[in-house]
Amino acid sequence: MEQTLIRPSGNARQLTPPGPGAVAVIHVQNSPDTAETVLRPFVRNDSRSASLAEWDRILYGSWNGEDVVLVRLTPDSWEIHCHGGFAAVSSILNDLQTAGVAITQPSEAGASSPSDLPESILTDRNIIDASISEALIRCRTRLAADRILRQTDGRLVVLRSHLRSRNPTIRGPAASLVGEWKFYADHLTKPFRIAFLGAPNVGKSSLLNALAGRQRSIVSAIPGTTRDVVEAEIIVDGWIVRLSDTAGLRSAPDSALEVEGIARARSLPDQIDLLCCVTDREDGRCDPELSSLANSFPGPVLLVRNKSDLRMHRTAAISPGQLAVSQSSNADAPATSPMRSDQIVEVSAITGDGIPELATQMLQLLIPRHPEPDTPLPIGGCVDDLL
Ligand SMILES: Nc1nc2c(ncn2[C@@H]2O[C@H](COP(=O)(O)OP(=O)(O)OP(=O)(O)O)[C@@H](O)[C@H]2O)c(=O)[nH]1
Ligand SMILES: [Mg+2]
Repeated sequence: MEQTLIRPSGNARQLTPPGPGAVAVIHVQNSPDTAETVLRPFVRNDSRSASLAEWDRILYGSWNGEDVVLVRLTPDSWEIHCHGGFAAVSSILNDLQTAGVAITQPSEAGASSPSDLPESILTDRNIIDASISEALIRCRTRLAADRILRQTDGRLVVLRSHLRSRNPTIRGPAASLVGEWKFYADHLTKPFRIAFLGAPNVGKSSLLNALAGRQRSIVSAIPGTTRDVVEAEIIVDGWIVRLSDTAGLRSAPDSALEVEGIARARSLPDQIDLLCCVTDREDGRCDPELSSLANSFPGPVLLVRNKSDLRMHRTAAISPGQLAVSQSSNADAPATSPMRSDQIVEVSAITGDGIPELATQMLQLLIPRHPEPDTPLPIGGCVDDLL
């Protein structure tokens, strides 16, 4: 019986500049009918055939024993990401050539913008490269740079093609993923913002100084010391956090300056990611104005019970949630209201007790979950045009 031999006739080229580098990328254009033959040396970690993979999937595996990542960009084009050394690249190109694929030398056409790549992929690459470069310039910690660099392995090309898909079962999950991790991705290049709000003298400035490790804000026993918003940036586990100390909230300010300071404090919740309500009361309650600011704040609220060193006996633990209204034992103290809080920490800005836990709790409320290492993150504006 006569057998039809399907002869590969595609082409391949190295997209990354020739010469040693951390990672090299080889683009392969080939009919799906012969992909099995061309990609034979690739062994998926899950042992399935590369050509049978769905379009737009990242496949992890090896090529003649070398770790590689294979991305199927379109039904008939693939990218092979391998070690950037000369040996790995030439071994893969040799295998492709042996399988009948024509190899285009980088000098024959622009190595970084091959004319045979589909237009949409070229556009995607440009947008992603620009977003990642800008994010790398703006990020300020090693953790952020590491998270951004992980995104350079082709996963954002896949994310963009999913977002462009007309099939809702492909586009939907991609759009949800972007929504889920946008806040996280944005803060790889932009500080989280946290404000300390509370009555005068509860220790807001002292807390900012304790976290910053320096006397950034003026502290005094006179209520109404802080007038303007005072900021300090700290790094918590590789994340930049900008703290704002504010004027103490009270209904009878003693000067026009304090009135302005309190107005600035009241407007701050519109600009922050986490609200820290500070109290020094034995029962952990806050005055009605602070309670209402906390209750209308859309993000997480952390109740900070300062001056723990002054509490003679440890009061019963208070759980996050709604603190019930009760009469204060102190007749001069302002009335209290139920207040929403997601977490409570006991601290002393003077002795430093609970300050590391305060920093940890802040971050925990800002980033309750971390993405899996292979999650595509919407870095910069890399998918904004597709949303
Ligand atoms: N014992 C004790 N005293 C504290 C603690 N934190 C602050 N204080 C004292 O409380 C007083 C007020 O502290 P500040 O940090 O200026 O309070 P504030 O909330 O910024 O006050 P305003 O700026 O007036 O709103 C100062 O005398 C501090 O030394 C603490 O943890 N324990
Ligand atoms: Mg102050």
